[in-house]
Amino acid sequence: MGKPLTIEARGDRLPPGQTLTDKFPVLSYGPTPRFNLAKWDFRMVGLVEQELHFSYEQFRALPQSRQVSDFHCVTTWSRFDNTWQGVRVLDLMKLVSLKPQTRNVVVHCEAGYTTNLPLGEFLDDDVMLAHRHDGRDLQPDHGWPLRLIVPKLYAWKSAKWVRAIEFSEFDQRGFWEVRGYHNHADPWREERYSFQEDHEE
Ligand SMILES: Nc1nc2c(c(=O)[nH]1)N[C@H]1C(S)=C(S)[C@@H](COP(=O)(O)O)O[C@H]1N2
Ligand SMILES: [Mo]
Repeated sequence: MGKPLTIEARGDRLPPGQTLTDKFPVLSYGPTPRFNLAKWDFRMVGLVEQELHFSYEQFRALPQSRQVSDFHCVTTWSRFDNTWQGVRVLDLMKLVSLKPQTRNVVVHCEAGYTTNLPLGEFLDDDVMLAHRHDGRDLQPDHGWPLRLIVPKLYAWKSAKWVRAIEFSEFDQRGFWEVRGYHNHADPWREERYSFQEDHEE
């Protein structure tokens, strides 16, 4: 770990209402799912010209990237300087052609967890499907073998145990987004709860 950050260094990296932690808490709804890596697959479906289907080996053969980013959970902890390794979404997207009406993305995980985001934010250059964190394979509780990382949004959008990406025209709220969490989830604007959406333009 690096030197402790000064108050000033924290100031412009810690979103409002958040507290910094050095730990890496596990935040999961329900137990860590079991799955068989030999049968594991990853799919890109919905409004694509041709749906894609990868085995674990095929997915691991894709070009690899590394990225360092901060992670903000809506329950108010933030963890700085996470090193993620995996496949950048922008690299993955070179393999599919989207139909022109595509506006939204739904991320599908083991055990039925889902989350949604606008296509534009999914295509941000820091969005990644990661299999390693801070130099080690992801622990099962943290999403092994594959999780999404969306650094600019609250961490419930960083879905663990991802199995498919669905492209759609219309927005479909995900697991937490139908249970009272904000549809968009920008930590800098404290977009925590869905009732806040009623007061937005
Ligand atoms: N599939 C799935 N992904 C998930 C969750 C979950 O319950 N299931 N929890 C989310 C929440 S609320 C947070 S804060 C982060 C936590 O990631 P971590 O457990 O690796 O710290 O995962 C997100 N991704
Ligand atoms: Mo969270």
